[in-house]
Amino acid sequence: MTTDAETWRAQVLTILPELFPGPLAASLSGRALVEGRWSLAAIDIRDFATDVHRSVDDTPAGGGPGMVMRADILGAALDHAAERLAGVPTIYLSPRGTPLTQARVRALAEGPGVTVLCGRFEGVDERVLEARDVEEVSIGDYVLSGGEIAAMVLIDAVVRLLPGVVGDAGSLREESFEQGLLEYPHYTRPRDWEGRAIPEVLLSGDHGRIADWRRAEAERLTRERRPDLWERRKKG
Ligand code: 9D3
Repeated sequence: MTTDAETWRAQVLTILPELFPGPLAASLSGRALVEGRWSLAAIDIRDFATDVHRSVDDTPAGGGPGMVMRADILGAALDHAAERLAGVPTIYLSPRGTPLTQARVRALAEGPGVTVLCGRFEGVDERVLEARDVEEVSIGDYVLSGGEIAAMVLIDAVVRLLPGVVGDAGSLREESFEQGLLEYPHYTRPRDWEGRAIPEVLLSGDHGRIADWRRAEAERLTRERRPDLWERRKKG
């Protein structure tokens, strides 16, 4: 069991708290959760509603489709979260946020934790984002039903970087996004499978040639699949 000071803390504000920890309770993140390397609290936004129906949304000012999450209820939920856990950034997951990057994930892992606000419906009242110093983050250019699965993505990406969660520190240092390249191709036994051989160089035992081949393959894949990453790498 890890001491209190080294526990990374996540709290998630959501109208679907039963979704958590969900997949984060499995595998390496789940073991680390049990070991106390990180903690997770799912806070039900409906607990801050003020009517008998516990409603959190209302019709958009100016008209239009869908519903908007109310500023007063979200403000109360965020204030409760800040009292429970002070000194951590607040991230609102939204399709119009700045794209999540490995650099932001790394910075979060180096800090004490995060408060994550999950949207549902069309979004949240803009005033709450201004009034509570909220950072708006997207996980990519596709449309989800809500922020909860995005919150799991964000937390998974952070937790695997915490000390003692992933066994081999070398595998973290060498991994693709840390180098600005996609990963080289991997092979294992059988040596021949359905008439397909493993590239000869990988069986040569020549570690210099193997490293050169892997670097060349990583560069080729990055150029072909991710010209955006390739351009940034040449500059940086
Ligand atoms: C009709 C306009 N829609 C924006 C594209 C409204 C809308 C769609 C989906 C508003 C919220 C959502 C729910 N998505 C998220 O909460 C979300 C999300 C996403 O959809 N894509 C990428 N990252 C994220 S983070 C949270």
